[in-house]
Amino acid sequence: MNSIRVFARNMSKVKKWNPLKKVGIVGVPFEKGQTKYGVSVAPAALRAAGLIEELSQIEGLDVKDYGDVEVVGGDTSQMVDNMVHLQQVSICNKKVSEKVSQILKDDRVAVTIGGDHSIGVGTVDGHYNTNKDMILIWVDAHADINTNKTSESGSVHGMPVALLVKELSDYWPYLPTMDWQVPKFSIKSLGYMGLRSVDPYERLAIEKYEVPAFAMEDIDEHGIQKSINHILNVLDPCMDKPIHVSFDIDSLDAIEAPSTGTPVRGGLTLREAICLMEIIYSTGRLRAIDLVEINPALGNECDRRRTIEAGLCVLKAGLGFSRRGTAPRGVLDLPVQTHHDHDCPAKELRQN
Ligand SMILES: [Mn+2]
Repeated sequence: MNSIRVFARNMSKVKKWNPLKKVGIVGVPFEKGQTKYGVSVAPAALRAAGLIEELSQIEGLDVKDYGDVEVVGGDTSQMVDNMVHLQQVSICNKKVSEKVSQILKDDRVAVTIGGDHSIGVGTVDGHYNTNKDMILIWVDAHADINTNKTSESGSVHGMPVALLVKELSDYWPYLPTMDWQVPKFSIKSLGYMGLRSVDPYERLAIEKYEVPAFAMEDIDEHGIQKSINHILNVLDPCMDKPIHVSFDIDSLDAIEAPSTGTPVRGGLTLREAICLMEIIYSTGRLRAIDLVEINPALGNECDRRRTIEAGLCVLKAGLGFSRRGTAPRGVLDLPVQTHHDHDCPAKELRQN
């Protein structure tokens, strides 16, 4: 009896987290965080490619589609120096934040389909408002931690991390329309995977705040498994914090995902990305995934299909799809033959 109690107590310590088998999908057809047409089409293109059906086929996964966040126009005049379409970015992100919070409160993993990466402001804000102890894995070729002072383009999709973290709040001017978003998330809860195009001031920020960042050369040196496990261990040594993965499709090599606005060669293989997501899934603590920067308008039909397929593979790996396959639940044997020979045309054929 005593040993059973000890066993049960140990089990309750170990099994604090289980993968959540319910997921909520929301699309964000937004592209004003960058300049190329087409990234706003991604939610529709992924749905048309079978997003909901494919995820629903994962054993035991309950999938609910929350539809798309409505994207409206805003004042396009530039209110803040070197921040293009700030007001539209802000209006959209406020809705994204509320939607992600709602999905998490419904006790589902929040899966947000962008849209460009500026929507990461809303997804992380919404997650943080629900889970104050969350950690963030930013999977990307770029660090997206520019301010309007350091950005070359003025595109907000290169700034979401800098907008989110409280440690950088003094490096921003007053941002009209962004009052709803107070930077509260700590840069100490951030890690990077897949970097290979990092601006000088972005690198400075990473070094100043000692952000665990696995650029491609680090992944080459340590391998994908050790790299992600190291980041998880640094950010959350007690293994008890909810995880948010913001996955930019350009983290993948341009060969794997050509239809994206700022492709960079020499990136993750799809196998590495799948492995990365499987490891995070296996923690049981993954609570939010963003999939951003798929642009179906770029490249040819083959490029488009390849990129969308890669995105679906990444999502499936993060939501429990097993490459080993999954045996039917509660079934112990293969289906046996029932002995109604006349029902079996194959047998009749064999006899003839
Ligand atoms: Mn990005």
